Amino acid sequence: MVDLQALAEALIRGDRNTVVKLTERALSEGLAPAEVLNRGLIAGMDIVGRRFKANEIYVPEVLIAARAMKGAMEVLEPRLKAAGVQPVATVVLGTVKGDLHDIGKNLVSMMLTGGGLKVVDVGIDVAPEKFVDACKIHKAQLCAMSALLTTTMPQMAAVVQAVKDAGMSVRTMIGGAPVTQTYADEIGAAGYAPDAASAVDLAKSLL
Ligand code: B1M
Repeated sequence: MVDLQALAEALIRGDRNTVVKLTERALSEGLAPAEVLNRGLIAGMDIVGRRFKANEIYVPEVLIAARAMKGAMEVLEPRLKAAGVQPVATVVLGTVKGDLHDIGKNLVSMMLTGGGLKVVDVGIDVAPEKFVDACKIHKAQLCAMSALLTTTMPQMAAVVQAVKDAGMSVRTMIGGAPVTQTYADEIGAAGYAPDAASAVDLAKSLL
């Protein structure tokens, strides 16, 4: 019988082959896909997030763990759909208009996915109306924005306003190197997270 703790540990090591193999074996042994996801993969990703937050590991280790998670998700996704397992919530995520930085955003995307959320990644240089349209189309609960330039931060305020103008109940969250909690309060965003691991905690707390 596959030990889900061993699956979590392989994920933390970023050992993609073992993660995929153990996921396949757990399913073939009859474990529920949601159990493999929650007790194996998400549990492992949770530890990756905590270590990253504590500066015990860095961006490359997180990317390698995320790659392993992605491999396992390819195996799991069809089974989760067949079992009717719904993601916790849908998040529309993008880098705001005028801003082309996406390394941090991609990390946030991977961590949110690892946290059990469905991420609709709308990319970089995203205009406020595109965020709003994506939230409508995908019936998102959260609209998450990244900005790396002080000059593009005001675009976050424009998105918050556009979401309000559209009369949507979508909650907005922001992050990126120059962004602060004070700025989030100033523009009326529902939340701010300083790093990708905190973004998962924040997203869940906003739901
Ligand atoms: Co740019 N750049 N860049 N750049 N670049 C910075 C950001 C800069 C600080 C460098 C510097 O001058 N010291 C500076 C900004 C100054 C400022 O405004 N304060 C800068 C500049 C000026 C520019 C250009 C204007 C340069 C030029 O052309 N003259 C230009 C702008 C282009 C544009 O966007 N329109 C530019 C271009 C580029 C490259 C294309 C070359 C490249 C981007 C490649 C890419 O992303 N695909 C690039 C890079 C790589 C950087 C640095 C070196 C690294 C950024 C990065 O990826 N960090 C950066 C300097 C630095 O930070 N040391 C710099 C790693 C990443 C994991 O961290 O993105 O902060 P970060 O994400 C973190 C958190 O912030 C948080 O979680 C992540 C993980 O913990 N987070 C969120 C991010 N988004 C979040 C969202 C959340 C929650 C948390 O909720 C939704």
